[in-house]
Amino acid sequence: MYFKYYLTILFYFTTCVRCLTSPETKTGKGKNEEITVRYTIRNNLAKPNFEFEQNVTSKAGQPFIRFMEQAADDDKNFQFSSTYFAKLGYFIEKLGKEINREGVLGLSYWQFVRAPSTVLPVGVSTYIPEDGDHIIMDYVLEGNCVQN
Ligand code: B12
Repeated sequence: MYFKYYLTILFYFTTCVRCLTSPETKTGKGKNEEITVRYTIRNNLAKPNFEFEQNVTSKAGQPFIRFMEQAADDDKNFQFSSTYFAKLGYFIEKLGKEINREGVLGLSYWQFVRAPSTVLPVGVSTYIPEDGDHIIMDYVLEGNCVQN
């Protein structure tokens, strides 16, 4: 009788401890495991047009901005500048080569997209990429921000 109670308590205890200590993330990759994300920066809007791509491998569970930092360390074409906004995190201002906006009508910005065409509803400090994601920073004309 007592042994049965003992077994039941032991079962719930081990299940609970495993649940609290498990390093698994939502994607099924442990926090210490690495994931690979394909990262493209694309400017088809202003001169000079450019497109650069690389695979970035880093720890699972980190926001995309950490992958952007690593991409910039690996290749200067991926250098960027940003502005920090309270609660929202970093807004990406410039990416890659200096852009000449002459001839571009309207306001433009770097749109944060998951390929092929999902405009992400959060910024680079919030989005946690999954293994195999293809992320595109696309230089576009303003007007496509996901509204609240
Ligand atoms: C206007 C606007 C934009 C404009 C901002 C420029 C402009 N000319 O005003 C543009 C179109 C460029 C834009 C872009 C993006 N935006 Co926007 N934007 C808004 C909007 C509709 C109003 C912001 C505003 O004017 N506030 C009033 C002013 C007085 O306050 P402010 O603090 O100065 O506002 C500034 C910041 O909000 C900043 N900003 C705007 N968007 C974003 C997004 C992020 C992640 C950050 C850090 C800052 C930021 O620009 C504003 C003007 O300077 C809000 C919705 C809302 N209800 O707030 C969404 C909102 C803030 N944006 C959002 C998002 C997701 C984005 C993008 C990431 C979309 C994308 N996938 O590309 C991009 C940013 C990409 C990047 N380069 O980092 C989300 C943020 C959600 C979250 N929790 O992270 C919001 C809340 C919309 C939503 N989904 O509900 N955006």
